[in-house]
Amino acid sequence: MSAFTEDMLKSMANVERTRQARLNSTPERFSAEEKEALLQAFHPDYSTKGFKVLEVGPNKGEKAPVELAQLLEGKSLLQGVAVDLERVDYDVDVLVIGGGGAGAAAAIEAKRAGGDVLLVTKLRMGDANTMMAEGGIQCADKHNDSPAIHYLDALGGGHYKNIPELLEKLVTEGPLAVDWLDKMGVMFDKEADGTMVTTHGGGTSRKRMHACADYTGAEIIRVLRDEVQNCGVKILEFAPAIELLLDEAGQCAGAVLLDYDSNEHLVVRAKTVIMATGGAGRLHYQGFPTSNHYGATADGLVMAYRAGAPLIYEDAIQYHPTGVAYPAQIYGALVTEKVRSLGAQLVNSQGEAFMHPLETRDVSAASIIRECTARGNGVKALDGVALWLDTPMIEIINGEGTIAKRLPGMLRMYKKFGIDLRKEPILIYPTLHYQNGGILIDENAETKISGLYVAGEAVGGIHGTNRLMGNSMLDIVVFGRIAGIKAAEKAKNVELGKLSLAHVESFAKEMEAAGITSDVPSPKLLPVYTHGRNAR
Ligand code: MEZ
Repeated sequence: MSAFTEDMLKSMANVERTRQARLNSTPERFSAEEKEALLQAFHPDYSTKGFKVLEVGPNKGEKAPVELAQLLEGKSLLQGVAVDLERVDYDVDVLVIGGGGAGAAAAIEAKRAGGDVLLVTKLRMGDANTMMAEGGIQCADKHNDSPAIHYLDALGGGHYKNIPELLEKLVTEGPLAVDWLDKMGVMFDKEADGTMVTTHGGGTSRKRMHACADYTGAEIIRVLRDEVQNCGVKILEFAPAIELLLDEAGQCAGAVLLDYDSNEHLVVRAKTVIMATGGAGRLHYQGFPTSNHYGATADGLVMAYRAGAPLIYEDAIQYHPTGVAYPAQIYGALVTEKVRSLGAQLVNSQGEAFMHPLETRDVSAASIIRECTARGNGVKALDGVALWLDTPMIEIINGEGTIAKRLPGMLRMYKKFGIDLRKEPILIYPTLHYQNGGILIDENAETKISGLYVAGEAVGGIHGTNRLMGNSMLDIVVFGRIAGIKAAEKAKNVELGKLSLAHVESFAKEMEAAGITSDVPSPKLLPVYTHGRNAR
């Protein structure tokens, strides 16, 4: 019995009927004008209803997704709570908040630079979006490529809004970052002679996607997590930071944690702090499903904002073009872009390849949404509509066995639900994947608050308003390492004053003066999927 419905099978017959002809023709890329029109009309970032103008804080007057704005202007978990800041539970040089790839890279380098380092994390060490990353990490290390070409690709993809100094660091330190991982033991896909296997991603002019099959992030975090543990970083799990601490001079001076085991508050004094809390996918902007880890609730943005650190491009969100639209059990999960890099086309219900498969992500997502809505060419799937990703093309183009070798995770995921993507196409629709914006940093990864550093998805500005595939795995390593080195260096010369939460009170007063009252607990820490009695 097929895992697909009768209607899906009818439409699938169109995909099969046109496959041979499509193998010999790839649709043209959109012109610049077509792309702009598509984005304006169909990309969720351009919808007015999903956003709210911020009324308080450093980015007052700018728009942010409604769900994020509610948290930025929410109620501190410490409002009205007395925390004894004289009773310090941990006193360290460098506090790293977040146990994903960026936090791990930062902690390793801070420790190697001689710092006494504490890494705290909301869930388990390594339980983060890095673990879920599939398709790869970009870096320009091939003879036909260069950091300058990588720079231009990312700049075009980012709509020329990338902060030049940050993008320059990303691409110039890219090859060193991949070499650092390789030498530490990450098992990248390689040819028999040791050359790295590389593929294209959306918007790349060279093949520079380095991968570990389709579980690149899991392999990277496997190695980084080991190294964090081996090099003597102290780790505290299930203890999310809920507010930053400043001192009287306004320097960042640590954080208050919530210990999930005891439900008590812990005070960490730290000469420098690295925020590596990741993204916001679990806020489900505009009702989208998400490819993100359970802990992606924008905590770092909320804490830094309340402490006075400006954000940038907080309204620029990435919807990955190919999220699972069917079956229900894996709804919203990521179908890596590598599936299209290996030749699978996007096909509508009539069997037509309606776009080039490797447009940049924002354009691809907008084009898929147009095909399903305005053009009515979607396939009914669960409560919505979806399009086909013609996966059997991969083996026809690259040879039998390619999927098992290059996409083993995808193959296994679908097999569990009775779908063999080597023989049948799969149904996809955009899923909330990444926050392009975040906390503003300089090229040393430091924010406007002295001693507060940021790395990973919590950073904004590196990717402009649209990140290219594989540049996130790269930025967690490049900026994680920079943050770790710089934070440890700075910690050597920091004298901290009295610990303070006065900024939390001032923010509450600013809200009151603006006439905003909120009962939304912030940061959110974990998403809530229950209804009724257990709902929080
Ligand atoms: O960088 C990413 O988001 C990525 C590599 C995702 C993917 O499609 O695999």
